Amino acid sequence: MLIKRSPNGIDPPLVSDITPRAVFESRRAFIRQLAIGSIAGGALLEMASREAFAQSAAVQKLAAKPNPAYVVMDKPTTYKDATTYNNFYEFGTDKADPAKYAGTLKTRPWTVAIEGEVKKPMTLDIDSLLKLAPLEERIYRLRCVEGWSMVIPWVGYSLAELIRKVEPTGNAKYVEFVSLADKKQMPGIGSPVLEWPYVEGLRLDEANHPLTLLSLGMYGEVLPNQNGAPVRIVVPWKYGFKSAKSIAKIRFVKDQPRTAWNIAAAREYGFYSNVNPGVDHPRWSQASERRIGEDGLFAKKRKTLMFNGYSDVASLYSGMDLKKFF
Ligand SMILES: Nc1nc2c(c(=O)[nH]1)N[C@H]1C(S)=C(S)[C@@H](COP(=O)(O)O)O[C@H]1N2
Ligand SMILES: [Mo]
Repeated sequence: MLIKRSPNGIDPPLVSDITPRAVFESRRAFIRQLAIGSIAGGALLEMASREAFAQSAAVQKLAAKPNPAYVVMDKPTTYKDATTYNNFYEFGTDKADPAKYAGTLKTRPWTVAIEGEVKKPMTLDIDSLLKLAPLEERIYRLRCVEGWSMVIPWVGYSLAELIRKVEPTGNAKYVEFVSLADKKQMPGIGSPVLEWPYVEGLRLDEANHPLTLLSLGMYGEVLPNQNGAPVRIVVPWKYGFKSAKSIAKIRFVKDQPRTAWNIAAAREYGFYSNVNPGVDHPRWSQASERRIGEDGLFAKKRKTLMFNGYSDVASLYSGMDLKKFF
């Protein structure tokens, strides 16, 4: 088991089977109403089923089995917050831009080319990716380098499952993720804010760590476009920008890949970018964070945890100076 206990000591949420968006929402609403004394206990199930029924059938549900080994105890961010406060520069730099403009992204048909230092290069469509391994639900914290964080119930499986299938050669030392860059579908591509396509990378052992998730959905549904549909990576112990969205290519390479943020500002964004409260960003402290949804006037900031609380990954970096390799 990787994450045994919440560093904040909060009890785990009860995840029974699939956890659709409406259940997360109503659980939250229920807790809120319970706190202000306006609801009697026992109404939760009733509310959940009513909201689930009312929810549009237009969204594609994804059945996934909760994997309790990967559930953080923090309360999930609301679906609304997670889908309206985004970084996806291909659609603009404002947090509201992706929700406004990502509707033009055509997520089917979609293929991901897996190439480079592998014995079995292949191009997979989304249906093949959905069938490649059993879908799991994992509730991960994700912390943006800008100092805010969310807690999202992702749907997907360990990237290691895919890596096993393509059989990396002995030369494969790193994995590069290349996002789609199509000016016709992505209005932000016209802006020189980053070099396009958006590229990110991991060392092969980081990519193979079971926490590294190939995500095809969240909140029991396929990924909304603004969150990186139809397929993205989620690396919960690293700053959010390592989790590349709308991936078109996965390349296995010998040398450490260049990454979009490192190209844009090498002094500020290193290749590793592990969440580390002890290494400040040159322009701000990384010691604490604001949890989206808790940002009222009196909301307290949370202390940022080393590796975002995912301490099991520490062994990947034994003997490395994480101030130097930031
Ligand atoms: N292709 C692409 N992937 C991207 C980004 C981006 O601009 N383009 N932004 C990154 C950043 S900075 C963060 S914090 C996360 C945000 O993911 P979310 O909007 O699903 O919370 O996506 C990352 N992945
Ligand atoms: Mo970010």
